Amino acid sequence: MSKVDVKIEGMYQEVLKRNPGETEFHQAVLEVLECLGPVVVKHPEYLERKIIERICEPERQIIFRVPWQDDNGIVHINRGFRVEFNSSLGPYKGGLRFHPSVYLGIVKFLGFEQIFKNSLTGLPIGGGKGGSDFDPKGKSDDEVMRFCQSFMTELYRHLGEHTDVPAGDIGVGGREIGYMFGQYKRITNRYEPGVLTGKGLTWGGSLVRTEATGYGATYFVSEMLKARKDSFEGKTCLVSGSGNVAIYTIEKIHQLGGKCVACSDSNGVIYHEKGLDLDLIKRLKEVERRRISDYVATHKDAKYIAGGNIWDIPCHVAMPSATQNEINGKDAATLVKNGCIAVGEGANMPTTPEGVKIFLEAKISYGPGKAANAGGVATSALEMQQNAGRDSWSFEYTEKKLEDIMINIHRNCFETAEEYGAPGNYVLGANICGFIKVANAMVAHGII
Ligand code: NDP
Ligand code: 2IT
Repeated sequence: MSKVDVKIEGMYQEVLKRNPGETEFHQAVLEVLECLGPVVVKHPEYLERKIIERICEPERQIIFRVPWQDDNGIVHINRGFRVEFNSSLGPYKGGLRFHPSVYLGIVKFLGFEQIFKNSLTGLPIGGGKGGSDFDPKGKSDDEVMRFCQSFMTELYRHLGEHTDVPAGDIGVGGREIGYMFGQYKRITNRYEPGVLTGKGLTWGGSLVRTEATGYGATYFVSEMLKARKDSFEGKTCLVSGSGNVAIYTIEKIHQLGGKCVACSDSNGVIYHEKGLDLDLIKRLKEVERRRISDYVATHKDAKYIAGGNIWDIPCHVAMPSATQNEINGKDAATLVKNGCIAVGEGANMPTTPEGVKIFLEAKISYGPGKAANAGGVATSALEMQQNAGRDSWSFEYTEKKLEDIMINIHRNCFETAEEYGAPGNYVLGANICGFIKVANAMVAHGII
């Protein structure tokens, strides 16, 4: 190991020691730190100023009690989190996740990723993330409302359009943002649209925000395919999950000439060889809040595989859009063996380190989440711009901006990988490119 590598390894060991038990956070930190050796050789000031050590320590972490009553009057207590990780480039920005698996280690991994993702967008947003171990599944609308109100009753004091601006993530969509916005407005007596993104279209939301993560991830893959002189035309695709990101990934794949044959949820997989019926999936998931297993009641030629593994299905393009670590080493090997040439991550950190290694060694086009799924937060920043200007842009105008942002992110990652001697390695490109901008701002701001 070189001297620099030894130093960086020491920093990683310190992160392990200071943050015991937070395995997802450790994984996210290691993936970035592994790429930084050649960067600090070029920029010794980053070492002198302890930029890496500072980036790994959140600026502020908030943990709070969220009590609420269910429809039968029973009291429940959940835990709320907001990790304000880094504000070098702008106010803390990042989603809220409501899922029973949420604990500090998940929120920190997501917040850490968000720093570099937001930097890659080229827009003025810092990194943060939050959420709760509340499980929205099976809860009534009123229960979700009461939970959101209680959650915001603590969180509001930490937010503001120039301070911290949350949005959605797993388990948090338009409905939840609405209830949280209402409670924020009520407590503060301020109509401050810029405090949350992903709002409804009639009260400060932006067109294209709903579609943005999925559309953006598909644009990113389209750019990766172009770079290998290929396109989506005629490609068989897999998209895991069946939530917000998955739905609009499938939509854009179909618009670009690909055919998505499978999607999933935490219970099983839908396989429809002639191509998924997206209108049906939208109705089941967005309108009726049902499960994808109901898909086969309408399409007798489709298969529901309870407990199935979507990555066993042969494809050209895979777009994991459910959750972290959903592709392990074995799944990655299966995908490569079955002829997969591109993987674009709609989800955050969906591939385990073993899986990433297999994709990189196989030299398929692999777009890591912090680059490929940046279209969601980028469009959130566009929503903030519209709110600040009391403006609202057309769908076409906003979508074109999103597409340009994704093309730019792809180009920056691609060129950075070449500059650092690893052509085609988007992991290295994204981590270095995202890091340098934050590091330079931190150097400029002094030791704070
Ligand atoms: P949704 O809540 O809308 O959908 C989540 C989907 O993933 C559901 O189909 C859900 O299935 C599945 N899923 C969630 N957790 C698990 C799990 N532990 N095991 C298996 N399946 C699971 O969330 P989003 O679509 O918004 O988010 C999906 C991914 O995209 C997340 O990784 C998120 O961080 C990332 N992302 C989201 C952005 C956004 O703008 N929304 C932006 C960038 C990234 P089930 O219903 O069974 O739980
Ligand atoms: O992971 C993500 O980038 C998001 N969940 C979206 C964050 C945002 O602020 O729009």
